[in-house]
Amino acid sequence: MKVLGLLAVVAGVLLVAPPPASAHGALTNPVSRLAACGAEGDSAGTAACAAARKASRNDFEDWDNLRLPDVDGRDREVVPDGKLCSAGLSRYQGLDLPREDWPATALTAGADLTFAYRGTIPHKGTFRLFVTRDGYDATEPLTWSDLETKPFLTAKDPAMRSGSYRIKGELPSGKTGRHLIYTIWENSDTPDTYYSCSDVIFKAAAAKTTKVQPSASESAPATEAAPPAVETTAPPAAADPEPVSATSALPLIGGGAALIVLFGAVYAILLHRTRSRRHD
Ligand SMILES: [Cu+2]
Repeated sequence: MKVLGLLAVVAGVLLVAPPPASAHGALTNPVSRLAACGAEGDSAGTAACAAARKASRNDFEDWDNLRLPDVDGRDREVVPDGKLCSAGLSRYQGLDLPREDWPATALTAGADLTFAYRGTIPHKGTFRLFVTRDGYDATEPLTWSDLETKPFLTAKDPAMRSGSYRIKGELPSGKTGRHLIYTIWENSDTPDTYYSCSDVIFKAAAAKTTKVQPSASESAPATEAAPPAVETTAPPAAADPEPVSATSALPLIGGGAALIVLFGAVYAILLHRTRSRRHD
């Protein structure tokens, strides 16, 4: 009976809980123009973001929704030169503005980095990350020929942790100054392909002794490290079933947790179905 009561409460909470505000995704480390300028971005107040919103006639609430259907890998045919950052979508056209003051992430050329691509509802798919060629000029419209032909990083179905896909990779070496990382995420379980432009500033790798430096520019690992830290500080809380195995109330709590997980999974699946339908 207690279990049934608990079940009803859990079901009630899940039915009332609002769906996630975002359903798709964008590169957040290094931050993309749309994620930086979007409703949840850190740089929404900058001149570049203000100009981008104005030119797009869009407040970028839909910062995670820059996608095209049915591209099927024909990115270079479908997305026009000069419109790579908007993928040719007029409601994002401000992202194509050639400017030198886009919010940029400082990176060390050739260093290891855990890329983060935020997405609240998981999709299957392959990420391809390209970097601009040497001599890239941010004041000129971005064209396909500005990008190196081959991606410097490819990842199929990377794991999602803490709301983001984490992709471990190595940054291109030999790059200095302002560049752009162009990310293409081709879904395999929806017809969509997502596009992100991330502005970066490469510092040349100095002597080996500065190996510590890269971790400073890697903001993702810091957030990555956060969840385990919370777990280690959590045990004192009575609600955490795992570490305290002596309590008699434990089976009930454990059962409750299992139910929440189960309902969460069902809820996520149902929600995703609704979202998927909206993709068309
Ligand atoms: Cu989606």
